[in-house]
Amino acid sequence: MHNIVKLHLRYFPFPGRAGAIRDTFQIGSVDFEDVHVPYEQFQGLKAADEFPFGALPVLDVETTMGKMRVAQSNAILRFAGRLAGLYPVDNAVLALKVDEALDLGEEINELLEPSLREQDNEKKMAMRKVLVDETLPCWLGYFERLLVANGRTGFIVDDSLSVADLKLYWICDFLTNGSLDGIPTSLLDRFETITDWYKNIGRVRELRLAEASRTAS
Ligand SMILES: N[C@@H](CCC(=O)N[C@@H](CS)C(=O)NCC(=O)O)C(=O)O
Repeated sequence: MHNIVKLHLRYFPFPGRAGAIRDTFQIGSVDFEDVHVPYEQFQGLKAADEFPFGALPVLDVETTMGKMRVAQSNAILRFAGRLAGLYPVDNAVLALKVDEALDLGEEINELLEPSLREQDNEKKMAMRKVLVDETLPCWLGYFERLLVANGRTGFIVDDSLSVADLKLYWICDFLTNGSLDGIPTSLLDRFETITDWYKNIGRVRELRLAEASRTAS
């Protein structure tokens, strides 16, 4: 039996692929240490082969049976969701729908990756133009279809908060918070159902975090 003794989440000091994981642990009052790794330190640790797949986030899981370091943001988020009650452990069909949305989130993250890595500003802006004009509207359209098919409940799956909402919430935040040159903060405006869902999750997330912090104090 692997009883959990300690959890350490390691990621950069911004939300990125860890925002949803941090929220999930906090909302579920799951005790974890949120370790922020500055980029310069990451490079040294990566060179020393400290990360299973050479990237962050990683979760260090200490159990009564020993310690392990685990990679892949969606695997860590599902694990956090199981502990926090934000993943449908008893319903295989709902779990399938949550997984579908988590992978949709990673598809979008992967589409952004090349322009994030590009050093030449002119090339970066050309890549961002294709993202804004073609690629992101296509994938946001797929996302909107999921929300419509779920009956516009304000949640991605069924009628309550899951890790899928938190994952896509932070991706939408990244796309519209003005930090990505060449991607307008109005990107979501023409997707009415996504916009309504995003506002709802913003509210629900705040409420659930506040509730959890009241319970803890
Ligand atoms: N598929 C992986 C991707 C991880 C990934 O690419 N992480 C980025 C940060 S979001 C990273 O560590 N980048 C630094 C690097 O690869 O040098 C996951 O979902 O965790």
